[in-house]
Amino acid sequence: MLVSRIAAAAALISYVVAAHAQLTVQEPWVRATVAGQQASGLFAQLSSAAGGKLVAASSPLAGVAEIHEMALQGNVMRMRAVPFVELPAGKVVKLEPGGYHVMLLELKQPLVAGERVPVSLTFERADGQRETVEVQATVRALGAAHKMH
Ligand SMILES: [Cu+2]
Repeated sequence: MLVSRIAAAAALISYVVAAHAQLTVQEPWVRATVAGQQASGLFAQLSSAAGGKLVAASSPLAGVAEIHEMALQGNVMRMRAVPFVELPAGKVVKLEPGGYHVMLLELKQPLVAGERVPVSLTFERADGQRETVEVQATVRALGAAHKMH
């Protein structure tokens, strides 16, 4: 009886570990900048099989990276820094223009369409453990998002 319980517990643990490995970041991209522009947004589709939160981001090309939310305040769309983006288990959460995004600030060089920007995204799991995923975000031209709509 005890042995089967331990086996069941072990099976559960290995299942949870495997589920954590199913943290995915799909289609990461950043918006190209023009000369003198020091900030840009990173967008992607995030999902976590076990659920969790996006809690931090960084890039060697940006002095600072913040998690932002774009929301209507009165009649004006404004963005503000938020501490995290919630990832409900198994659901795809989009970082997209007009919504959540990672703001890259104090850019050290222009972001040119077609190039790639390395970005680290840190996730916190339900048990408090953190996991960092490295992505190469494609730089897309300024108008690219509008063309898709
Ligand atoms: Cu922003």
